[in-house]
Amino acid sequence: MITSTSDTILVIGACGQLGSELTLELRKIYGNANVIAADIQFPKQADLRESGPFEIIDVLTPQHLSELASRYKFTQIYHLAAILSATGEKNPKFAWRLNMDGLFNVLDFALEQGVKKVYWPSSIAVFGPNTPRLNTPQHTIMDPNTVYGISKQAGERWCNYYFDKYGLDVRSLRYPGLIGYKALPGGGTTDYAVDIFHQALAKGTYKCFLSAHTRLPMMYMPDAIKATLDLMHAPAEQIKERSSYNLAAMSFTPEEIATSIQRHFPDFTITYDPDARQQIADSWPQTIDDSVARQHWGWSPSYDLDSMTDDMLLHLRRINN
Ligand code: AKB
Repeated sequence: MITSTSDTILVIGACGQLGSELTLELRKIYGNANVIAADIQFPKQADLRESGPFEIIDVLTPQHLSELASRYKFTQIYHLAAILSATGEKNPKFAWRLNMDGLFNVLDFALEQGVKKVYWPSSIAVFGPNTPRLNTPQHTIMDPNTVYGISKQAGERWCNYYFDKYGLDVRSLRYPGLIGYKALPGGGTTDYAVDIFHQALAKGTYKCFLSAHTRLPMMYMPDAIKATLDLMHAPAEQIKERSSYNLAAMSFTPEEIATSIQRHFPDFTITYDPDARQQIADSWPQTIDDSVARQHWGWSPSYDLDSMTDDMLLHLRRINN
């Protein structure tokens, strides 16, 4: 891995599910002092708070970014702040404003400051009811019907635009549902796949807000971190998709993850009580074709459903004891 010790990295949305883990990994690579974590709130996680600089910013206020630029010379920005699919539907106008204006503020700031690389996450939510749901290709019909999905699709086009017109090196991945033990997700349709582990340990039972056979693409956090860093460390000429890359690891249903957990807890039970998130899940792909990412920059995941379940339960048991 080639990294520069002169890099100074800004992570916006550092307290979120992905940000809290990615920031710590970036600090291991680039040095604690060189990775500036930023969010609208102070981190609850002690290791995130204590391991390096932290700044309170609102990405909707460009002056907050300019003020940071008077103190740091950023070479890379990871812009992770967003409102996810389920929460977005509760306040669509605000979700659109945060997801789009936030992205514009960061892209314009990156251009003004001569930032070398920008990372911005997209999602499987860019796909919609008319997208082929099995083995969804990199290039296909995209008709998202959530405000989150619409903002991610538009964001992808803007990233492509800033690369084409202004030469900004923006890179992006279409994450599936992310599962990790360190932080909880906030307001997504795939959140059940994290919550189920916590409830399995706490109560031995889980009431799922999606139906038993709802198959969705998912990924364990170590794979998501690896994919993000591999993409960001790849030579620019290998990054030929300047919208966002399809990315896959596993796909499972609530019933299948429950069966995987039952290998450890035979008495664990799951019940189903689908809510409004079912409709969102039904509009998303079941499996993703990520062969373009594999070809362009060598993507390959390490975890499947059972190896993820084993690792999640191991770590959550340790944390709870
Ligand atoms: C969500 O469920 O909204 C997110 C996503 C798939 O982008 N986890």
